[in-house]
Amino acid sequence: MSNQEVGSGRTNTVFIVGFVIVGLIVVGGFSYVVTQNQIMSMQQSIEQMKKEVVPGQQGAAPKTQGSEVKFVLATAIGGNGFKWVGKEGAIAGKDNPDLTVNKGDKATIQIANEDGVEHQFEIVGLGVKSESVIQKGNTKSVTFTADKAGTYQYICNIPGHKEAGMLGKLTVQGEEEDMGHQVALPQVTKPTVTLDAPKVVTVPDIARLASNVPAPITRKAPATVNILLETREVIAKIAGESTYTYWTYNGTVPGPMIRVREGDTVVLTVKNLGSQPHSIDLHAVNGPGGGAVLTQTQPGSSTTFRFKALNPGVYLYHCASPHIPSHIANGMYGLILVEPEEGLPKVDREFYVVQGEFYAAGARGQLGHHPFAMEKAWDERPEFVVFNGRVGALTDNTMKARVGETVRVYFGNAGPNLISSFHIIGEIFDRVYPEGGLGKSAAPDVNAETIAVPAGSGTIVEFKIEVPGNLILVDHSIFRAIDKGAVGIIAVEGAEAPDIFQKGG
Ligand SMILES: [Cu+2]
Repeated sequence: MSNQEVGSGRTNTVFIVGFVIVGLIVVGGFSYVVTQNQIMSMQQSIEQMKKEVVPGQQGAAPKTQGSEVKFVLATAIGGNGFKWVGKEGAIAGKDNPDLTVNKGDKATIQIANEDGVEHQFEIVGLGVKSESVIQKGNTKSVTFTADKAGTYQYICNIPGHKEAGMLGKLTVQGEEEDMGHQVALPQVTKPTVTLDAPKVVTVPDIARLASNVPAPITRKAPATVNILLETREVIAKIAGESTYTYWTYNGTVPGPMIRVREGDTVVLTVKNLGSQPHSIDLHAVNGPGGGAVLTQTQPGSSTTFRFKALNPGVYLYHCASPHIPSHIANGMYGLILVEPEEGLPKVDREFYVVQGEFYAAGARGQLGHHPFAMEKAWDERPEFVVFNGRVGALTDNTMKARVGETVRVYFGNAGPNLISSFHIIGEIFDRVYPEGGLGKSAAPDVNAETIAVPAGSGTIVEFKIEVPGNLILVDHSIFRAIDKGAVGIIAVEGAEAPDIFQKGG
C-alpha cells in the first residue's frame, strides 16, 4: 500500500447559500435543533393529518355555505425557522392554525409580513396563491371560492420555507366530488411501509462521544499493542424515538478509535457476541482483506490476527463479512490512527467523528422500528445521513472548546455509498491531511473550506479557534445536514474577538 496522498484534495464547492440554510442556522441558533424539530413537527403534522377533521376546530367555519370568511396570517420567525401565526378571531395567536371553511364560501386570506423576510402564501392543490410579501409591514390578500371539498396544505412557497415550518391545514367542508385533491402528507418522504412500534433499546445510546479519543502516544519505540473488539448487535434510537437494529463494534457507532504508532505490531482479536458472522478489514493493514480473510468470526467465536502498522495516517476499519455492504450500512466501522514515528504536533482538543448513511425502511419522521431497506441502499437513497450513529449524536452532546485553542478532528466516512463534503460552518481548516496520510512526506493542504471524503476513507483537519460561538460540522451536500442529520456542534466559549468578528460596521 502506498501512502495515500491525492493531489491537493481541496474541493472548490460551488454552492448557492440558500436563504433557508442561513435563516435556519441563524434563527435556530444551530441547525440540529432545526433538523430535530423539523422531524418532530413533521411527525406531528402527519399525525394531525391522519386524524379526522373536526369542523371548526380552530378556524371556525361559518354556519352557512356561501358566506364570506376572512383569515389573517402573519409571518414569523420561530420554531423550526419560520411559521404562520394566526391573527384575529379563533385563530389568534395560534401557530400554523387549522383553517376551516364550508364549500362554496368566498374566503379571503390576508398575509401580513411581520418578520421582514420575503414570503408567499399558497394553498397546494387549490391553485390559490398570494403575491409575495417582501418587507415588514407588507400585507397581501388573496380571495377565492372554496369550491372543492377536501383537506389541503397551506404553505409558504419560497423554497425551503415549508420545510422550515410554514405549513398548515385548510379544510373545505362539504361533499367531495372526487379524490383528486387529497392533500399530500407533509413529510420529506412518504411512508411506503408499515413499521412496528419502536423496540425496547438494548443500549442507552448508540452514539460514541466525539471526545472519546485515545491519548496521544508518547512512546519513542514500537511496541506490540493488543486490541479486542466485540461485535454486538444492538437496538438503539436512530432519530427521535424511532429505533434501529445496529450491528456494532463494542456497542457504539462508530466503534472505538484505535490509536497505534508507526512500526507497532497490532494483535487484534474479534470476539463475536452477535448472531451473524462478523470480521474486520482495517485500511491500515498491508495484507489480504485488510485482515478480513483472517478474522471471519462465527457467532460465539473469536479470531485473532496480527499486522505491522507500516503507513502512518488515519484509516477506516469496517466489517467485511457477507453481505459486506449490509454490515457497513448497519454501523460496523470506525477509525484507526497510526501515528507517525515523530508523533503528531500537540493540540488542545482532538475529536472523533464518523459519517454514515442509514437506509431505514420507513420514512423520515415516521415513528417506529425501522428495518434496513436493501432497495434504498441499492438506490443510494438513505433516510438518514449522520455523524456518530444517529440523528443528534453530536448536537445533544456537543464538542467543547475554548477560544485560542487548537483543534484536530479525525473524520471518517464509512459511506457505504456517499462521498462526504466535510465542512465546518464558521471555521477554515488551517491544515488538512486530505486522505488522512501522515508522516514526513505528507504535505497538508492549507486554508481549506470543504473536503471531499470518499466512502471508505478518513481525513484529518486542524484549526485554531478565534471567536466564541457554535461551530457547525456538516456534510455540505447540505440536504443531508439540514434534513437528514449530518450535523455536529463544537460549542466554543471564551472572550469575544471584535477585531476578527463583530456586529456592525
Ligand atoms: Cu459484520
